Amino acid sequence: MENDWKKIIHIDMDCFYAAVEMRDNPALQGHPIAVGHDGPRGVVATANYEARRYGVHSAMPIGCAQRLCKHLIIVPPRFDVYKLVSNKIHTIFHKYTDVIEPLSLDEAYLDVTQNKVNEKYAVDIAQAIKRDIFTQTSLTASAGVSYCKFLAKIASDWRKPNGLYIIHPANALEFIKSVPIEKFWGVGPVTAAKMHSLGVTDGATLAKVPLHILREIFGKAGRTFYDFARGIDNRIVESNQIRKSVSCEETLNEDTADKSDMKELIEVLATDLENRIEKKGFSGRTFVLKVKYDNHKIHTRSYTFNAPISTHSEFITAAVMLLDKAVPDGQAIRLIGIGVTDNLSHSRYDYDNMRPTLDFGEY
Ligand code: DCP
Ligand code: MG
Repeated sequence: MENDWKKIIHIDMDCFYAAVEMRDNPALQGHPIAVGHDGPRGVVATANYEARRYGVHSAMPIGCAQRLCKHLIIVPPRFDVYKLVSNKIHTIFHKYTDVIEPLSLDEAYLDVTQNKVNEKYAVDIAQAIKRDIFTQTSLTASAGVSYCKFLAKIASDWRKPNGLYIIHPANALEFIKSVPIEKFWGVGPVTAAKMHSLGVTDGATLAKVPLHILREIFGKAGRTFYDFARGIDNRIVESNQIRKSVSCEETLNEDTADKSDMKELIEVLATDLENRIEKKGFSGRTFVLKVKYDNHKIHTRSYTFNAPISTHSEFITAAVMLLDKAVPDGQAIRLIGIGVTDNLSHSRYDYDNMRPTLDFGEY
């Protein structure tokens, strides 16, 4: 019998910016380093493993990192170089599949259920990608393989650095029991604290909480957590090459956290989008807003109207509504994109379609 388990790989480069800096300046190797802008307002973008041993981590103020680690070397970021490496790894991904969802410069989901090299085992593809990345960039990546996104992502983290870990559908439920709640997708410090107050510390304790309680406390996400505890995550790998869409984007002259600057750019983009849609005779109901933070992480938010949208004012209405959701106050961004798509059925969660089967695929 054919099974319908998807084969998903999550790839994540190891201490990405720091690894690139150590590669390009071997004198840094073996010393604790943090990548970030030095100065009173500087924060650590990432640290190498030597520095992490002192407790230095991403998003920590530089001053604080220096107090923890006296000999810490601060290296200014070189985003253009990181971008080049990112392009290289994406070219490698495309050798194997076009269904790629980037999460940031160094991280992506790949759906290899169908793949361009006719390889049966996702684990072999993951191994090949790791090998290609190392050969072409002299950098290591960690890979996770599973049948859904949240497990693939946990798996890539499980054996970091230079790791490869597979969570087979047959073992998933057993595995999930042992996963600390902090490692679940969508669980940040605030959610983790609420989970702890419910007595939830891992997958096993999460599975004991009834759905209505999770719903009451976490809203919509409650259902997601309920399903995760049961190994259910039906989110598709959303490749950024949505075919049926029209969009435009623009990098800001300077990174900005000022919402009025963002709205100004959106005004310009909306005019551009209106023209493009008219030229192509395109019809779609879903408006998409994409922003790239100053740390290069990409966030998208979408809103689906009841009827196709095509005018400047409709785009502005939707964009203004989504902007606060996509950009927390104070967050600086470097790029904005807007678009319209007709991917109506791309709801992120399609629970009813998830039919657990007893027939386990080969990984
Ligand atoms: N980054 C950043 N600010 C953050 C988090 C990350 O600027 N708060 C940047 C620097 C990282 C890169 O994004 O090198 C990738 O982020 P990861 O979370 O994947 O962290 P690393 O790749 O550095 O380390 P790991 O080996 O844990 O993946
Ligand atoms: Mg990484």
